[in-house]
Amino acid sequence: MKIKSYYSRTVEDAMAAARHEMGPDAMLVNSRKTPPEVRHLGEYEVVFGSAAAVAPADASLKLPAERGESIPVFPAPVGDRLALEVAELKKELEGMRRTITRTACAPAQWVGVSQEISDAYAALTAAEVSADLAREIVQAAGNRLNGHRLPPGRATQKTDGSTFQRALMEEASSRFTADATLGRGPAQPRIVALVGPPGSGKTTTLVKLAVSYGLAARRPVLLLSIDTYRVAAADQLRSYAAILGVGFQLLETVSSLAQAIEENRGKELIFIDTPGLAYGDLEDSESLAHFLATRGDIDTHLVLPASMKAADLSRMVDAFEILRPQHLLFTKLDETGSYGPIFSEAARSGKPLSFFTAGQRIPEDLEAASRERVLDLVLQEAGGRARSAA
Ligand SMILES: Nc1nc2c(ncn2[C@@H]2O[C@H](COP(=O)(O)OP(=O)(O)O)[C@@H](O)[C@H]2O)c(=O)[nH]1
Ligand SMILES: [Mg+2]
Repeated sequence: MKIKSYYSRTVEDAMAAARHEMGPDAMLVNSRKTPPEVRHLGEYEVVFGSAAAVAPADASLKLPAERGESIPVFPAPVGDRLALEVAELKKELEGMRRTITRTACAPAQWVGVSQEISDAYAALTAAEVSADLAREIVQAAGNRLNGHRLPPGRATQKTDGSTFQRALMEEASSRFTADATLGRGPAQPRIVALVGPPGSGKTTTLVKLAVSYGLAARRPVLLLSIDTYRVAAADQLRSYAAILGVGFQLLETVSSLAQAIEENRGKELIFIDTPGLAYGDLEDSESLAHFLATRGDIDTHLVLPASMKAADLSRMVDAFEILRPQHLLFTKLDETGSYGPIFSEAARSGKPLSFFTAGQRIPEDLEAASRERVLDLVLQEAGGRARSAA
């Protein structure tokens, strides 16, 4: 057994150096913050042991005993040891996760495929892109490269990682659309309705849109609400309208809504807030559904929280189809770290993504959805590299 000390600025750097030199089988023996007399060597000392013989290139890296010095024994502080063990465990878990994703989830015919393909699959599924979609995308990206490769027997064309990453981005990008527009066609006024489950962020988002695309652009705006389910709901929007100095009307029925639109044809932008419809209520919303489905001039955005699980998102989008939404608008991006479900749902439903919100500030926490932004969110690792290669 060989034992060596590694000194570095951080425990992780010292461990990386040890692993690099002693190989993956090296075992962590001890760690500690260095005492002042050897602090110049590095803030941390990590002692590694390995069964394999090691030929250190640098004598300064030898264990004190190997240099003929006595070995001072400093028990590592408990906190340091714990931190180190946790770091080790995390690393092992990450390795296991990648291996499991590659071997268990990846299709059988991929055994032996290139590392970049299985890494891309692992990255997409780690972002919670659905497994089927992730497989389809990396397979298509791989096929593109194979299509470019020369026939066997001829010198193989060099396809580096960046070529694959670019193909991956193009494949992912071709599977969904982003369209941050308000209103349908050139007709005036542009009329936008926000629908969705209770609490998804419809009213807040409506105000953000009214400020950013109405007030800030000096376009005459009107806010309408047919949210008569809860008394406080209409009051919330009424207060915003008063603060912003824009018109507001609360309407009881869809026929009075149609009339209000008629009477306000001079406005440029009309926003319609609707009651939150829970999954089970949707069948009772027949009159609203009929109204929205038959008005070719109303642009309906289905507002959903980005933190929703992929399966629930699909269920919700299917259930809300009765209102014929043209766009998907995702809120609360600040409340999740996995954006794959947004991407998968946009791809599955074929509905363009319109806007994102990522916080409660009005109107700051609103952004227009774009392909680049979605790819960034979903392929942070793979996508970032592809873009810098492009
Ligand atoms: N963290 C976060 N909270 C949000 C976001 N959008 C809306 N909310 C909050 O979600 C809650 C419900 O929003 P509201 O607009 O009333 O939802 P509605 O019932 O669909 O009209 C409120 O507390 C909002 O401030 C967002 O992007 N991020
Ligand atoms: Mg509301």
